[in-house]
Amino acid sequence: MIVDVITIFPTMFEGPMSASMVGLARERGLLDLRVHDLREYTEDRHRSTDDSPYGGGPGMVMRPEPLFRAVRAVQDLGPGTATVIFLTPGGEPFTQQAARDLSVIDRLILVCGRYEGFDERTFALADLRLSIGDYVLTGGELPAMVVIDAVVRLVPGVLGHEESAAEESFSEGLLEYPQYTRPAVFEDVPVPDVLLSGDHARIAAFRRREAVLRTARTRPDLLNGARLSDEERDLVIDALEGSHERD
Ligand code: JA5
Repeated sequence: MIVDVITIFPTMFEGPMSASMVGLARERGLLDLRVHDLREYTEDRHRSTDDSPYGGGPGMVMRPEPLFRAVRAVQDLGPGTATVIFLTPGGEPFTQQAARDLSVIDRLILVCGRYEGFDERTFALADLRLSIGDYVLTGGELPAMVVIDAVVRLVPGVLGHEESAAEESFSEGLLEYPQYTRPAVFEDVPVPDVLLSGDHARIAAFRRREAVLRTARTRPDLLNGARLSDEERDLVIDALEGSHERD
């Protein structure tokens, strides 16, 4: 997969995109990450990428001209045609399904905003606008790195991809089950007996039940999209019963 990033802060990508699984994917040639400085596509003496908003108001807006030049120039680098994605709080939610969809695309261009955001006309360049969540950030760089991280780990051949994918489909739409490693007792807290039993069916049942219960308690909104058995639905009802008295 080839990912081109357009940003006024290219150095922000150096550390996070060189470490761990993303760094390894790059070393192994499974990810070709190309980061482009938007300022290189300005033509004025001050290399300005922002200007004041028509109609007044606070802050500055990304100028359209450098963005149009940059996206077109980067698109022309090839190979082929990239899917152009703008990171913006007004975009559609970036979900695990969106990450899966993007992981099968050969080439992406991620465009990062700064200031108060993009000139509306710039979105004509976009195939897709994504938001990683409902909070205010200073720019689209961290969201772009979140998208890269989530997508690259799904690219076939990237470490652990095959086994993790099977495990994830089983717990689809639920929070993670609790995990433990050695020692068997830590600060008087034991690892649940079942996990030491070697009984893989009982272990799978324990983990599934714990995942359902903690999802019901912490993220009941997720249960609408999760595939639960009738028995698990009853468990959820019991778990949420009187939860208001307990909290
Ligand atoms: C802020 C000028 O999805 C969360 C996001 C926050 C944020 C994004 S995406 N882009 C920008 C931005 O600020 O361009």
